[in-house]
Amino acid sequence: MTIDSACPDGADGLDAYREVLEQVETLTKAGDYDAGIALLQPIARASGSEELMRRLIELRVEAFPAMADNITLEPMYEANELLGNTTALRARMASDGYLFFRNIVPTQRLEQLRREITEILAELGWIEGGRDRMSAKALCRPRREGSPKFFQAHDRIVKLESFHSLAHEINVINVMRQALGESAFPQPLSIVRLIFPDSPELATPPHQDFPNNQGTPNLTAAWMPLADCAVKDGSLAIMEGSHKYGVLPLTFHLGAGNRRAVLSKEVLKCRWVGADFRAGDIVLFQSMTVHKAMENHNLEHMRLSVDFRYQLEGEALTEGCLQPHFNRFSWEEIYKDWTSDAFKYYWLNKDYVEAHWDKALHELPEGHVDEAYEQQLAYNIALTRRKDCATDNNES
Ligand SMILES: O=C(O)CCC(=O)C(=O)O
Ligand SMILES: [Fe+2]
Repeated sequence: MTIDSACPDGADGLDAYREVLEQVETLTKAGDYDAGIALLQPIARASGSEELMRRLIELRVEAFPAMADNITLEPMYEANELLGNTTALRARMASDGYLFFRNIVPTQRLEQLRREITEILAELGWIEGGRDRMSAKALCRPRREGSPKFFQAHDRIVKLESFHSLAHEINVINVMRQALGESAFPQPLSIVRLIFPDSPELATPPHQDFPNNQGTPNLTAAWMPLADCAVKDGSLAIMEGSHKYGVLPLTFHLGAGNRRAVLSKEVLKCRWVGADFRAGDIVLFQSMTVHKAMENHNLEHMRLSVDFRYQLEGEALTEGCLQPHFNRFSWEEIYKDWTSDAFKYYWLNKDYVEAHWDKALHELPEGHVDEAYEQQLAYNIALTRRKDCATDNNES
């Protein structure tokens, strides 16, 4: 069904749905877009009414910014003062589900990687080249993670030696060993985030990493931006203490991973915490901890960041964590231009147990294909309106 065709039955054709539309309006006025969409969606899909589908999509367009602005961030606790005291660090991780540190990663290592990534992005025309290349000013419409155009860049970045070797950076390893345990080592699966400006709909939604990675529940991620990254630039936010509520159900979302955790009333009582990250800062968090990216409200620059995951020797991992992200290349292909052997196949000398991948934990609920279609449609409309609006403003 297209939403652009003309209304078939006079007036707006919605008389039969007046009551439900009023209920939806009451919910959305109270800020509960999730409930409004959940109420309208099955009725619109079953109705065969194009006008009602159009209402549903409009509701989604409206919901994106309204839902995004819905959280209040408290400051993250800076755990640097606990370094050297593993008992205190681990107790804090056990109670909060995260540890945030200032000034851990040498900035030249971050800059080196950023230089190589922005070179690729500029060559592909994603960002401006020349002297200001490092500021990653976007030139094209957002490339959604997992889309064919996204892979034009990602397929090159995922092979960079400086990307993979950053997971082994000694200060990061030292902090991780204090937080997690002496035998902590990075899983080979390393992730780079290429986040466009002006695409709040694609911001990574609240989720837990456990359904994606599985294996040991002690799995701990380290997230770091490749330059200063304030909250308004789309930094990572954490739901403090949310790791205590088990594995949460999932629903489709357009953002990275395509999965949003459904947060129960209990989980929603946890505080969201965040920080204006500076280059060198990192946040560690457990795989059950709910986290999300803040929307990149910076209208010009991409947010570039990396995240690595660490586990203890003797603990379990799943096969997917031994592969490069998106599993499009063999390690031999990844290693082709590397200059050092130090971090090639390093995990073969580690002691770990291979765990069974539980597909059910990662599955999306029935109806997710329609959900994906509707979200994509709403996103395209929102983006096109913003672009039209920007053009109007530039012309006036
Ligand atoms: O950087 C992002 O947008 C998402 C990061 C994330 O989900 C993670 O590090 O696990
Ligand atoms: Fe995550």
